[in-house]
Amino acid sequence: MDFTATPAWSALLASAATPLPSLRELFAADPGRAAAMTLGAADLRVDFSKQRVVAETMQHLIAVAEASGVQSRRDAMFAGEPINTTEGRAVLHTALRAPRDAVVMVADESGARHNVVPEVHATLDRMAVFADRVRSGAWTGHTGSRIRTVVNIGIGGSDLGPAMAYKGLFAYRHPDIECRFVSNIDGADIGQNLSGLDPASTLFVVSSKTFTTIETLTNAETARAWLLGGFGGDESAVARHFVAVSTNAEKVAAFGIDTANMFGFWDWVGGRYSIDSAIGITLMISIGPEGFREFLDGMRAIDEHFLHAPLAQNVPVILAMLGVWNSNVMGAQSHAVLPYAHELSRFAAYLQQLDMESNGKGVHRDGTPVTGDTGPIVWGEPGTNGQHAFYQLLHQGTRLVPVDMIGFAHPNHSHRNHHDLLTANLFAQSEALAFGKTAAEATAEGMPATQVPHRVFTGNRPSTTIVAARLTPRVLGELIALYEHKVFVQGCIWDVNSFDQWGVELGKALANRITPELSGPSTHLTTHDSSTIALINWYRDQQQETT
Ligand code: G6Q
Repeated sequence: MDFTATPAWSALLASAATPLPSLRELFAADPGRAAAMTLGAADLRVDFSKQRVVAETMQHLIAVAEASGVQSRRDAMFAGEPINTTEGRAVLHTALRAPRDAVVMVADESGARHNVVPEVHATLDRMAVFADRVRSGAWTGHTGSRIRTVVNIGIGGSDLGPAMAYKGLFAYRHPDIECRFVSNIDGADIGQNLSGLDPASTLFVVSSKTFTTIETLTNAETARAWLLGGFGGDESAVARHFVAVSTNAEKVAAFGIDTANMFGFWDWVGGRYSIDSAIGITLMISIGPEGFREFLDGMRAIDEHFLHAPLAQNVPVILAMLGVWNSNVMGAQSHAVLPYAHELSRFAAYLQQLDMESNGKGVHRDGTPVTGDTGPIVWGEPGTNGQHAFYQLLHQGTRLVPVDMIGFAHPNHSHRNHHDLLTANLFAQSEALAFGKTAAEATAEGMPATQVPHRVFTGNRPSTTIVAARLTPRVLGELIALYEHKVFVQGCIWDVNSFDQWGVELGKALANRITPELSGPSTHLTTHDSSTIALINWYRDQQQETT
């Protein structure tokens, strides 16, 4: 269904036809604006008063959400219905953080329904035993050394979540175990990450839902060769140094990893939604099973909020609808996420996949083309680094870039003076984006007339500020689930399948075709265009020149 054809959308546009006062004017007219537009969800405080909306806008946006069936689609997701229609799968990352006594029924291939929660917890229990053994030193390498480094090999959804969360929760890590992440097919990645490691104390976690991904399998082969090199080719070393995370036991065994050392998950967990599955084993080794449970509990707290809060107070719904407003009415093309927490330096990269792979779609669920914009370009860097780079465009550029700013009252370090400065920057930036600086203010500051146009900041640039007491495993879980559900709601509005990724599959197939042409016998490359043929020939010539 095209949401732009609904009466609710027409009513929203009709109300938007009268330009809103500026944020300066709105705040001046209503001292209660911040209080009215700040909501809580679990441990998160979300202030969207600096968005360019008024109460009436929000009412219309919520009406659009209702008309788009957000509640029924949410309930269908939580109930395990096969809402990923192009792959015929349920979408149940929410079952991964369900409590032990919850019941979530899913149909198997034969159509028989069964409760998946016991298997979720059985896997979590196995993960916890293993993580504790690695953490305590009870799990040793081939020669009896304890594990000092865990190298997670995976890509996309099997990398970004654990890599982001490991950094995010660095303060909670095991002090004697370093985790590294290898994803890229570029040999520089594994080369750098193996550098300085001792095979005797290194554990590889090969993470791949399908266990067919060429990047991961190639990196895993290289890692195995490196390991065997350290043990004189003794194959029996592999069992103590390789574990796998996958849904595909057959492929894991074929690769040479004992399935006793495998942690499974299920096809109803999408790659980009899998950090809370066994894909999180590296994170669990780092922060411990209890920390991981807190992380899952944080996600669960937002699930509960999303399920039960009325739409008008439902934070994922509000964030989603503000995104729809900014994209589909105000014309924003991108969305920046700016964490004022250095530990969240990979958070924007994580959200890029979550959002852009989910809602970067051009057809509705029924296959008809969409008429307006769907998912935005998501990007961002931690503050204050971004301030010294791209904030210029945010303040004075010609494009509208809505931003989410994220901050915490207490740091996970002891440098309090740093933290006050960091937080002052966060608040000052959201204030400056909203209120800017007028020509009169610049003149009053003594600016010469020729300088004034350059010193004016138009302001009226939308931001949402998300804060919490401290970045803990629980709070990180809450942030992730918040964005997961935001993306879900937007997928409902745009009526796209947020859970397939045929664009990713395309990339996997395309490279396979060209790989043999780069080094095989000289072939007639007539199946390519002239540019691609010239590039392939250039590469082949370069290899010959250097051999
Ligand atoms: C995520 C996508 C994709 C996937 C990677 C890795 O939602 O499906 O990013 O995670 O392509 O796939 P494997 O885990 O199967 O190796």
